[in-house]
Amino acid sequence: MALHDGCPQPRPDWVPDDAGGGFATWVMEGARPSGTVLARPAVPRRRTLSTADYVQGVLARDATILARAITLIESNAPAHQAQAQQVLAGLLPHTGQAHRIGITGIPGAGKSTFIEALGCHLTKIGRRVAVLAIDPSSSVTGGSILADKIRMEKLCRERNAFIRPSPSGGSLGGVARKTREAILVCEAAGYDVVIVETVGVGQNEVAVRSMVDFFLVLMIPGAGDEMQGIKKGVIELADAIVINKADGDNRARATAAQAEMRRVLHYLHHMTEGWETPALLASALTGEGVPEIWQMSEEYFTHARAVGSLTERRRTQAVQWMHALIAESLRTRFYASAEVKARLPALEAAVAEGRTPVLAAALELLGG
Ligand SMILES: Nc1nc2c(ncn2[C@@H]2O[C@H](COP(=O)(O)OP(=O)(O)OP(=O)(O)O)[C@@H](O)[C@H]2O)c(=O)[nH]1
Ligand SMILES: [Mg+2]
Repeated sequence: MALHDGCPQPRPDWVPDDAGGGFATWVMEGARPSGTVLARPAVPRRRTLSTADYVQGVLARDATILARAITLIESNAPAHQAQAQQVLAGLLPHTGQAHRIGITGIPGAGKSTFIEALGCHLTKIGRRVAVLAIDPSSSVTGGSILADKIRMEKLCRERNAFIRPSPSGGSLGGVARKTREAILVCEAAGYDVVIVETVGVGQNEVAVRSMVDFFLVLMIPGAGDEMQGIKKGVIELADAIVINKADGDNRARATAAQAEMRRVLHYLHHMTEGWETPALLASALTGEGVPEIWQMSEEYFTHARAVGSLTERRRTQAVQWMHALIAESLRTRFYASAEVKARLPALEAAVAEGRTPVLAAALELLGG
């Protein structure tokens, strides 16, 4: 007999229909306090926002609603995802006007410090800046979000700045989708510069490159090897190289690294047609070089707009993104199918033992 039988209370709707005797929970009416109790103000429940509330709130530049819209986008609950797509559809006509800037560099290159310096410069000259982070490993490293918040303390206090740490956990694909959508929401909220920070490991750089207009690789003067773990491929993704920490005793080494980088860049393929990837010096700590770097990025945008590569890149990015989503969704559906789940172990064994050709096994699962 199910434990709910005979229970005077209605079954709560979250009790599974097939809950048997093992489901030993039901809801009882709470006891009413008797006598005088100290009236504690009820904590107001967060009002559920309608799609229109989200759209209007974001367009009205309400930072709280903007943050909640991004939380909605980050949710993996199907109902939230459906609403998030409706919100995005409502916001889409108001997107696209920001400079989308990606910043990468090895751990400790000074990305957060640099973004703080750049962000403060931007708010000073009257721009509104949003900073998003991509760090699929953040659930593992834990402390990195806090550390970033602290390092951008000054920027956090700026009224015209919005900082959002990476959605925690999840695959790079999932984090990348959420960040792309967050870029759009920030644009609709009137941020005219959106900066995406990512640590330069693995495929993160490629993911960020595919969602920004302008990609900046931050380097530090290393001892001897100026490429310091940054692969040629990453430099070829860049629209600008910045040698950071060009201060104090480091200044001379930074200048040497800059000269070396300019030589290297000369021989590499440039990311943007007609734009020679520059190598500049900066000190994120003192702010030296930061206004010049912003100036250079403005020149980049002027160039990219004039030759049409800005629009072209965004169109390509949107189409590629759609194909990536289709591929991801097909893959998820395939592995979630009951038939595939049932047949996969036997076919894996057959392939491992060389009894069935790999292609034949794959086609059998695919129903081809
Ligand atoms: N001297 C000097 N130190 C700097 C400069 N920029 C950053 N730093 C220092 O370098 C260290 C790392 O800086 P972060 O800004 O946290 O570097 P990051 O690239 O964001 O690091 P991760 O997020 O861990 O990948 C900190 O101690 C900074 O103070 C600079 O221009 N000059
Ligand atoms: Mg950082």
